[in-house]
Amino acid sequence: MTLDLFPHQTFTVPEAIGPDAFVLRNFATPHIEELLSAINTLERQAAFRNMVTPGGFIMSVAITNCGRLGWTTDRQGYRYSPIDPDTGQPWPSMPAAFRQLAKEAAAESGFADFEPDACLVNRYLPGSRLSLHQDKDERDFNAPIVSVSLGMPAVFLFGGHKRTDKAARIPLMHGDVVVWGGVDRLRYHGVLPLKENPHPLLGGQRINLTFRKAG
Ligand SMILES: O=C(O)CCC(=O)C(=O)O
Ligand SMILES: [Mn+2]
Repeated sequence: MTLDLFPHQTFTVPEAIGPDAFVLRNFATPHIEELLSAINTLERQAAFRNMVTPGGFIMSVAITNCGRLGWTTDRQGYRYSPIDPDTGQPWPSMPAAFRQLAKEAAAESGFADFEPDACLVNRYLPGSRLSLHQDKDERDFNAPIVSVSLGMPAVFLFGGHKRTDKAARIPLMHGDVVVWGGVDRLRYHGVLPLKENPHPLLGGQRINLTFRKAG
């Protein structure tokens, strides 16, 4: 029998996946209701949409943004823009609960004073995937990336500085937060095709929030 010494503990110590990269298990769990209600409001103002890559492929992950800047892609390339191309309006502002969570997760991982100005919101359905890439459209690589997982579980790939470097497979569950910065800031990463595994709160989807300092 395993003795459960801390049955009510939801947060464990940061799990290092690199010198400056950590998984904070369940770090977002105390804030789930606030996060989900903010996502509901956000998607009414700036709907999830499947954008086109510069190479002409439609992304299987649907995205929207909040904050001063939002990440977009079209045939012309990847970029950050203050305007939602679908509405012609500025992206919705970043909810206080989002900013606070991102700052706390960054601080917990050794990045004090993280000031995100962009939050890319990804929605995965079964089969959606994100191929290995670097987050390098931001102006400031001194700031970390903070990534919050909600809903269905996913396998996060955390590779090296070359696309061909072997990638670790890291299971991410509802409430987990990953932070990477410093020497790990430009590591390749991605998400394996999502398996159908409905979540009690979110059903057949996974939502990921990635916070960046873009401008
Ligand atoms: O969904 C994830 O866990 C990662 C998302 C990501 O890498 C990105 O939005 O650039
Ligand atoms: Mn990324």
